[in-house]
Amino acid sequence: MIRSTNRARQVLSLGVMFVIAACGRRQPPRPPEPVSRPAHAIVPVPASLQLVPTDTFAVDSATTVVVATGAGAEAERIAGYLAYLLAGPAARPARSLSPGETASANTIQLSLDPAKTSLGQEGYELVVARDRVTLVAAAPNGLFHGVQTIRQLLPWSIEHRGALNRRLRMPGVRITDSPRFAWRGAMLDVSRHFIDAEAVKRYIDLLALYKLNRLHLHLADDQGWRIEITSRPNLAAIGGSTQVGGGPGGYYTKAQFADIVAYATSRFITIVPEIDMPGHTNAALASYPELNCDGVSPPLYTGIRVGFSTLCVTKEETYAWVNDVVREIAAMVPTPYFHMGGDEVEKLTHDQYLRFVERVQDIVTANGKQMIGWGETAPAKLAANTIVQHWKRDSSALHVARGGKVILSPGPKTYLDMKYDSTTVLGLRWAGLIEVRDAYDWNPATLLPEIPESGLLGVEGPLWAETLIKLEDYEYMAFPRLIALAEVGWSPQSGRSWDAFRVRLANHAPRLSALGVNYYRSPQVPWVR
Ligand code: TNX
Repeated sequence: MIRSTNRARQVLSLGVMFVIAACGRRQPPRPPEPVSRPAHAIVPVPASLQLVPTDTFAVDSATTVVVATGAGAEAERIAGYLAYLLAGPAARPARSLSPGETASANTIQLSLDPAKTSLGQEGYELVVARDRVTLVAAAPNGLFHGVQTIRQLLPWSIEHRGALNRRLRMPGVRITDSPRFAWRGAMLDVSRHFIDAEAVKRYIDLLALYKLNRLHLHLADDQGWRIEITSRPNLAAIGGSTQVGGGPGGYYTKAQFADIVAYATSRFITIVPEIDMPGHTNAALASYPELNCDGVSPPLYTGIRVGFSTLCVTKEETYAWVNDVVREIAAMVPTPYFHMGGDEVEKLTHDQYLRFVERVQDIVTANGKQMIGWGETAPAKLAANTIVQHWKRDSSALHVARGGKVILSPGPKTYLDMKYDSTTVLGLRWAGLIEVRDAYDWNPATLLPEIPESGLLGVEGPLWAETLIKLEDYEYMAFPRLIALAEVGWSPQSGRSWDAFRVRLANHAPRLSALGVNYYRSPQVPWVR
């Protein structure tokens, strides 16, 4: 025993001597480790932020969230949400100040000041001082975003709401923040594979953490129809009965969809429903024979080809059907948009296609909604308030020239279904491999030379689901690229850089883990544990 220890010592000292001999002198200093503790790790980075490191605010069991007098029910609800974030169900309830009362020490005060018009709908001012925190916005949306900033200033243990003995401290800051773009979206393809309402709500909560404000739901495609339409019950019953690979599919009942919409609304996220047409419609064609020119339904489709299906655009029944679908969906969302898809149509002449888009636009308008279409729709005669969503080389610029607005979803930057690198198992690669830096390091204002920033409504990251089955798959592809896109959409271009972003993002690792998010640990990011 002793001998073997001595032997080990000998080997060790021989080794040390060898290393010293080999180097001849002390090792040169190692290159500095990437800085992994930035002064703050707020994502998206605020437009203006000043740290006052000595002014730490500590949340303890006496800290109270208070709402300024007259701020209204929405502000009170947001205050309740913040109190819950701080302490879970056992939280000290948020409290409204009575007229004339001012907030005492150890409070986090939320107030609305509509006169602060420079903050816009979504901006906020946050001051964290040693004895109190004050959050002011011109509208409830801004208060909600400010609460997400408070959440990110607190340590990740805040995400374990039930945990005991958390030390919740916030560094002193003064922040004035508002978004660069009004449209900061994410899209879920629930057609190729179906995910239930609970999964969608979980995604909504993650969007909210990063101040995203649109959830575009791609509700129908060749492989599945995912929303109940009372006047056309076969759409869900037949069209919703399968998915890619032949699984059971599924659809949202009206009650479930209403639940998703209400949940999104409570997180200040606008639901954008899409029914893709005239192509990507095999599920509808399989459900109603009269939508086919030959009056015969094709079988349900569970592969992943695109471009082969189309509604019969020369039959009046088709437009009656479009009207039923648009009318019912319009009634299900309080928000102003209806997305008609319009991509990848190979079975119509160009003229037939454009006339169809124009008729659908009339139907959408008659049902009180604003139409959105993928880039292919731009050459049609679109109203200036119709929105075009760019995804690949297209004529979106035509729409800007006529005074319209464009959402940018460029495939090589924002397609969350593309593989990260050649070893990524999930996903596709037609738009290229998209590492986190590719998703982050671009400027919407210079992406398309013909479209200046004034023609842009914002950005959106689509998550197509041909290869995604479990919720973990969705999260792996979306995170952290969607976080990168959130900063592209929110923060001023001059205020952001890849080097600073990757370090802030690195500090979200324990937070994402605490939330149970199955994110991709990109080698480009110096993740903290
Ligand atoms: C293109 S983007 C599509 C989708 C596919 C996606 C896969 C767009 C408007 N159409 O139908 O799911 O590529 O990446």
